[in-house]
Amino acid sequence: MKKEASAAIIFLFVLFCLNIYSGYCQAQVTTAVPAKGEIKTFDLNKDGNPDVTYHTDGKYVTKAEADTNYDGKPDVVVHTKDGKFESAEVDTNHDGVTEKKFSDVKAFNEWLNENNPDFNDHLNRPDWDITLLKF
Ligand SMILES: [Ca+2]
Ligand SMILES: [Ca+2]
Repeated sequence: MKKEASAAIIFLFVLFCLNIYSGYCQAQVTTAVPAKGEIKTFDLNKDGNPDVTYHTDGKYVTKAEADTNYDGKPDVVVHTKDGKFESAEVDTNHDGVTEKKFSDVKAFNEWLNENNPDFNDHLNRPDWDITLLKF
């Protein structure tokens, strides 16, 4: 076999392997992305009960709910659109009624830092792309 032919075969083999490898990587990413409408949860205090619930549209989080006093009922709700903060509602005294509403992300993040720093990593986010969230 000529040297050029061997080189061409090796080149094609490498392309073939790269194709399989990239297909494998894509499959890995696809499985990590929730389907449209799927809900993902996170157990922050590791007691077996979810404390943050993310509602998704398959690409972005559309709504996030957090139970900051761990009583099983959400008391912070963040609404997002296309990966951006839209508004947040907070039940500050955990009576089931919203006391505070935020339409400004900066004001919400300041409140969060002051009152619920444990939830900062989960609710104070530069974007709400689900591929970037750790569940
Ligand atoms: Ca929990
Ligand atoms: Ca609660």
